[in-house]
Amino acid sequence: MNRRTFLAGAATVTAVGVAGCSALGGGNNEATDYDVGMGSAFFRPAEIEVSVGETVVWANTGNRRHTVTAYENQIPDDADYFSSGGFDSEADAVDGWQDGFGGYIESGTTYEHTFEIPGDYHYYCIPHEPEGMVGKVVVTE
Ligand SMILES: [Cu+2]
Repeated sequence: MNRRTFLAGAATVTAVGVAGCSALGGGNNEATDYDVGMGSAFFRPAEIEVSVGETVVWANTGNRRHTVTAYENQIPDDADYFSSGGFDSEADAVDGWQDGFGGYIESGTTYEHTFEIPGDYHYYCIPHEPEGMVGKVVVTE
């Protein structure tokens, strides 16, 4: 199927959905179970498809500071806004970033979001959007 299934099957730790905190441990500082990696200026895979109710885990697999920031006008109308740092709007996320790198995902750590509404979700990394660091989550029924 998709990457999620592959990773879940290949990993020796617990299920993807609960990997965010418990399975990764506090001291290791190395994300081992995730759906989308973040490199120098890319999300990999750039597009991922999940089912309603599933959680996507992003991991900063590189050395730079990255964000996961939804395009507020490019997610389903009924969907909650999402961004690393937990900002309630894209404007707040951008302000937060500009005011001391708020919302960044440290190297080796993860951010996750559960998608409850089907549709297409476009998102980007605030500092690296000019380098083309954008991604998409497709949520199906
Ligand atoms: Cu980035």
